Amino acid sequence: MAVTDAASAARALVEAERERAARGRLTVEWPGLDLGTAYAVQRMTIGDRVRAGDRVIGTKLGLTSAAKQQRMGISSPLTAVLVESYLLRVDQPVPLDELIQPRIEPEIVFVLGRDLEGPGVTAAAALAAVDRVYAGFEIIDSRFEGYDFALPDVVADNGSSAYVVVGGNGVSPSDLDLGLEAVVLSVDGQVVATATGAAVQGHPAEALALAVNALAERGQALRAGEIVFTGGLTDAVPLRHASQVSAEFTTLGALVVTGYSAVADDDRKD
Ligand code: OOG
Ligand code: MG
Repeated sequence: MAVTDAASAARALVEAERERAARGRLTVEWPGLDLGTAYAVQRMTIGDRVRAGDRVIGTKLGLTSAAKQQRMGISSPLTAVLVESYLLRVDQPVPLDELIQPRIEPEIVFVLGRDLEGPGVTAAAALAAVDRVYAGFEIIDSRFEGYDFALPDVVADNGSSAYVVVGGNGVSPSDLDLGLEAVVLSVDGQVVATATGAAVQGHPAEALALAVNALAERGQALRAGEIVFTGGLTDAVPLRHASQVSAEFTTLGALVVTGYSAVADDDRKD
C-alpha cells in the first residue's frame, strides 16, 4: 500500500497491526510525514478505534528516560493515547499471538483527581492534580520491523502501544518520594535492570507536566480520572511465552506478568 498522505499512513499502520506484519519506516516512503502530521495520523487511528466502540482512558508518555532514548536513538519524548482495549488485568497472561514483537517495560502510573490543562504547568502543579500513583507495566509492540523508526513514525504508530497493566494498590503522591521510588526488573527471577523514578525526566511529575504542556500545543488537556503512563523507567525487554517478568517497586509494590502463546515459540513470526 503506497503511503502518500495521513489517511494512507493511518491505513498502513492499522493493516500492519491487524495482519501482525511489521513494515518499514513510513518516513522513508513518505518523507513529508512531519511531527504535526504524525500526531494527526495517531488521532485518526484512535478515532477509528473509538468509532468501533473503544474508549479513551488516558495518555502515555514515551521516550522520557535515558534508557529508552538511547535504545531507540531518539532524544525527544512523545505522547500517545491509551484506550480501554489496551488494559489487561493484573492476573491476565499477555496474549503474545496477537502481537508482532512484544517488549515490556516498567512504568510509574498516575491517576488524576482533577483536570490538568497546559501550557505552563509546573511539576508541582502537575503532582497536585494526581489522586493515586500505581506500579505499571507497558507491553509495547512496534508496527515497524525491529523497532526501527524515526520520531514521526513512532508517533503515528501511537508510541508502539499494545497493552498496559496497572498494579492493584494505589498510593497517595504525598506518601512516597517519587524521584527515589526504585524498581527492580526481573525476567524469570534474574534481575535485568534497576532504576528510580528520577529516570523519567528527573521526576515523574516533570514527565506529567511535560505531557500536559505538549498536549496543550495540540489543543488537548487531561481530565480527572484519566490514567497517565509516565514512560519506561528502564529499557524494555522482550516478552516470551511462559516467561515471568516482575517489577518490584519500593512503595508501589510488585507486579508480575506472564507471556502466553498457544503457538510454540519457534513457529511465531518474530
Ligand atoms: C516507543 C514507545 C516508548 C516508553 O515508555 O518510552 C514508550 C518504543 O519504545 O517503541 O512507551
Ligand atoms: Mg511505555
